[in-house]
Amino acid sequence: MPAALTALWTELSGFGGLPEACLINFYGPRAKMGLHQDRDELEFDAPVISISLGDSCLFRLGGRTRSEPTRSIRLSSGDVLALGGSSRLAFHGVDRIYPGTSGLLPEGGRINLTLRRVTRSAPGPGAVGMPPAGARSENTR
Ligand SMILES: [Mn+2]
Repeated sequence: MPAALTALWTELSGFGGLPEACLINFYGPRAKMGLHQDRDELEFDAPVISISLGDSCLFRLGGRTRSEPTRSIRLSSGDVLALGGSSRLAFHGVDRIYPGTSGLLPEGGRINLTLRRVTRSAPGPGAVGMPPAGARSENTR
């Protein structure tokens, strides 16, 4: 796991543990991803943090059930999106790619990195859903 990604996770996740997996998906110019929930992980107290690289996409975000209303967000190269807290199990998908919107990848397309906590955290004080140690010490002063 590259240090830049663990640093990003530590800054944004609000979760004490480190990410255990980085899923890498490539989207070609006509690729889509249907509405789904990320629920293969055993730890829902940790967010899923998504990093968009390359061509922009139209991301669709809904609620915790498939029938709830959705909204669309355009994600560009370098954008970071966290599905955490009440949004951790939100339905989401990718409606389309906008070809030619980034020069990052020589042959075009979009790469999406998703940082994930996969295993359940050990029970005990501070183990589950607590902010990183630095934030915790501020709160107890
Ligand atoms: Mn997903």
